[in-house]
Amino acid sequence: MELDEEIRERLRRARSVVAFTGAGMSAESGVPTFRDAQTGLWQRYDPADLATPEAFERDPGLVWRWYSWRRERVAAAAPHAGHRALAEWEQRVPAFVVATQNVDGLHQQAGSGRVLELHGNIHRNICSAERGVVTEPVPAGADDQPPRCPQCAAPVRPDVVWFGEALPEQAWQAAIRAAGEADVLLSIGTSGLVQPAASIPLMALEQGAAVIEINPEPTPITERVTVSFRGPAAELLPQLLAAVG
Ligand code: BV8
Repeated sequence: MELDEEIRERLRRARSVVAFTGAGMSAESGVPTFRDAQTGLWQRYDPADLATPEAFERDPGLVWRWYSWRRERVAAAAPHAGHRALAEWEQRVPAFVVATQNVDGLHQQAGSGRVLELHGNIHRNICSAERGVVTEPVPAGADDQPPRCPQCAAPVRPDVVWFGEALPEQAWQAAIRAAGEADVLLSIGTSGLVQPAASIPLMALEQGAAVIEINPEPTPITERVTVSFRGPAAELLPQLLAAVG
């Protein structure tokens, strides 16, 4: 990987690093991105239509089955060398945090300790009325309808942030603080289209951090970041970490 000497030095001296990740970070683990055409049964649905409270209200069974299908894909996925490189980087700097839009938990599986889940986690269920975490193992409902909350009998839903819903306040505020204090922010595998998460790299850029993008495609921030590497995360992140030494 060709790394400009000045950028290499900034990476070496960095004491506070943020890794901001999107669906492209999980692509090489076999989890389809949102931009990928949904495969099979889900070809005729747009994720932005299914990942909404209205869709769950209208047809809880359809949304529940979509998440069951995604949970199966995630269960079959394993972290890749890029996830492990971020977990290793965390051991080498005083302040390292992953702020992820992904709900698959692969960063934690790879050993990352500080992970801010801006859009929740597909492995957790909550009550759709009280929003409390439902820890009881939820049996698949009859004919694949969502199970009922053991406390109040409202339908159970995945603990993810749907379109039109607020991000978890604590994770969101922590991500804003981390972007504001970062020496370096890595923007990895995100199309930068979903707000407010997509503003995190720009917050870092505005306060003078070096922002490094890793994506096979250009994105809306490519022209503004310090350097943008065209390539896949599993290949480039280990190279970047090695280049930093
Ligand atoms: C909110 C969890 C208000 C669920 C997700 C009009 C204009 C601007 C904004 C809006 C608007 N209308 C509505 C909005 C707001 C809306 C929004 O941003 N809409 C967009 C579509 C325009 N945002 C919201 O609704 C948010 N909430 O605003 O609430 C509010 C405030 C206060 C109080 C009440 C309400 C909530 C948004 C969160 C939605 N939930 N996920 C689930 O997973 O089921 S979003 C979901 O999609 C992901 O989490 C992620 O954030 C997003 C997908 O984006 P990416 O991760 O970037 O993935 P994508 O597929 O797009 O791109 C993949 C990239 O990887 C590509 O660039 C590709 O090139 C690259 N890649 C591919 N392979 C690799 C790779 N990179 C590296 N290596 C590879 N191998």
